[in-house]
Amino acid sequence: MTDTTSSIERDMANAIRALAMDAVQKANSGHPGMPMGMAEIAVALWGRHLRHNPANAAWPNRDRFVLSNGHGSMLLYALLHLTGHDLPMEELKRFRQLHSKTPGHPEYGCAPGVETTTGPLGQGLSNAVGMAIAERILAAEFNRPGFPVIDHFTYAFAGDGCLMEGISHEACSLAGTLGLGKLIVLYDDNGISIDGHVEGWFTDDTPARFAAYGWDVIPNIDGHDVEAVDAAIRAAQGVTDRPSLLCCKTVIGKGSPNKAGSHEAHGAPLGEAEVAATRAALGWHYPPFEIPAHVYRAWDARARGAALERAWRETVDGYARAHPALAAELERRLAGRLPANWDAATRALVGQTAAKGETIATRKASQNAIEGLAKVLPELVGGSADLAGSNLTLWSGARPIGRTGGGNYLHYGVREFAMAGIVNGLALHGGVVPFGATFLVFADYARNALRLSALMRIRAIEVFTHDSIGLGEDGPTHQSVEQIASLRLIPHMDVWRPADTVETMVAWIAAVERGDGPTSLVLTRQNVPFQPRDAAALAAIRRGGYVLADASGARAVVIATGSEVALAIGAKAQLAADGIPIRVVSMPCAEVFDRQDAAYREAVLPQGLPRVAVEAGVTDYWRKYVGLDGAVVGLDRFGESAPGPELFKHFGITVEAVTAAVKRLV
Ligand SMILES: Cc1ncc(C[n+]2csc(CCOP(=O)(O)OP(=O)(O)O)c2C)c(N)n1
Ligand SMILES: [Mg+2]
Repeated sequence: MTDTTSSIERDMANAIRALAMDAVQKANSGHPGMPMGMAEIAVALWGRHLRHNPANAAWPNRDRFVLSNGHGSMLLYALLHLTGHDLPMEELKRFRQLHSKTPGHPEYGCAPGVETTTGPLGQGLSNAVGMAIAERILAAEFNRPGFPVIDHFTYAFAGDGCLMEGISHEACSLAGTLGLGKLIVLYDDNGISIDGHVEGWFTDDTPARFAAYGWDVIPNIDGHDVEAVDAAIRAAQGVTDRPSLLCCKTVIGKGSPNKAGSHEAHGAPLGEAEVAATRAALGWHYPPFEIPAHVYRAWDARARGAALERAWRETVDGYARAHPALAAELERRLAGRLPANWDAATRALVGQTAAKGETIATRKASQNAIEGLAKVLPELVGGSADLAGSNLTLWSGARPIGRTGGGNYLHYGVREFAMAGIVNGLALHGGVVPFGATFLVFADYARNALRLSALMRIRAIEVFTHDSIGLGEDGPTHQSVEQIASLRLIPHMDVWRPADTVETMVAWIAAVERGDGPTSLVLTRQNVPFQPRDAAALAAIRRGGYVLADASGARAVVIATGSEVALAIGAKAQLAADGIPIRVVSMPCAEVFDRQDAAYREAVLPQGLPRVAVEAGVTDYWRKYVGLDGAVVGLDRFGESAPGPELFKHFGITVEAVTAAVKRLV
């Protein structure tokens, strides 16, 4: 293959190589090999195609760029710096240092222009799929003839690791089915991963695999020839009915005389001597962290970016004159503001739900909540991993997203991990409020994407139904025991386990209103009784934990969640008959309760009163509320296959058990 890269573009690529190897050398840790190997691919995409505005990284109609092989973070930092984003050289010198904008792997919210947090391999691909879906949804809803107000590509870089990961199958299979024509993935086909040459563990025919998903595939691109990569990108842009995979042959650590092509270039500094040898071999005679003016000029994307955004704003201005209502709605959506009537509408929904007082499963109550909220919240984009009829996630206005056009509901298929990653991508794109759904026990399949949603503090909503042994006959494979507690372990994740229709409605509203993190909604399969409550209790649900039923001279507090709140209420009646008054605290969301002020928490859980917690799951979590002297009625073993009510008896999660636990303490 003849390399037709021009001399200035060779310098542009070598600037990336130098910054990557020097920053890694200075930090004495990091991954120089991938940025050095993908440098020309980056020149082709970022130098010639990517539509972004360094002065406003959040410009809504920018192309999205996802670095799925996030260990190559220095590639992204170099690109952001060189093209003129607010990422000064000082930050590149502080690569991987505390509170720098250049952490080891790209983190959403650290440097402008980082669209998502990547590093856990393969997940970036699922985020990119979500972003491409969001673009499709918004374009279908808002574009009008002559006014393509939402019209951008989503590009992703991915390595061997991303493609080995199972989530790449889930996400890319769905992307093929949906025909996401504006998704373009550039595969860094360097034949190397950490353990060495991949022949021993990765021999897929990747082009055939993606062709089988229904992708447009361009094989055998010389990834070090800017013209060749550019031609492939152009061809991919022209394929509008399928996503495109561009398979680029590259050499990891390209430019390093002794480490290029070897896994030694993957994740360690090259070493001072090899860095010097690489400089000499590249003909790059500038000191570390010094970029010559002609290279900065060639990379500078500020003028072009400003012009792109200006042109878009002119389109939007014309759109606003021709379609004022649509334009106002688009502006609201892109700004991430809730509708003006949100507070009034949700207050009414809570009131109506309380007035109805239905005894139904909380999964059904969740469906009712979705039905009500979707009418006020057109940006709601739902979905389930092939359990729509079990998770109860469909509503009357749900419109499935297919191969063309928009919609607001995704049939994710049996792909829990990709679903959670796609939900993250939808949330990150903006303009939509996404939720996904599956059985609670399969939250583990999605777990690392849930974790990243919390790390990124984005508004991702997860509906997890069939939340305990209460689901019954499907047995222990399907009965969650440890999942609720393990979701609560994720920092910034709010876990709501509502007890009835009203708590479910409030939980949904809280999840949508939450601006700084994800929410898991944990719901029953089986019916749960409606809990009557006074106005004060109704208002206090929002605080995560509240006094649901009190008694004067209460001698103990029983804390319960979800389906077990009814057991606590039953125990209260039995104990009252025995002359032992108790208080029942419903704790639908412990994280929200923990964020309340100390006075409120003390008012709900007074010091000195013995406490019993009841939840049909592992007991350890509750020790932080009941202490070592309190009691927890729960389940520290796996369930069984039998009807749900029988299982509650079998495992001793009953009114009698709660009553006995209180009696032992008072
Ligand atoms: C889910 C996950 N597993 C493992 C790792 C650790 N890891 C980082 S890079 C890498 C190898 C990746 O190989 P490839 O994508 O080919 O990267 P290259 O060496 O070519 O840059 C591994 C195993 C990770 N970051 N994420
Ligand atoms: Mg590789």
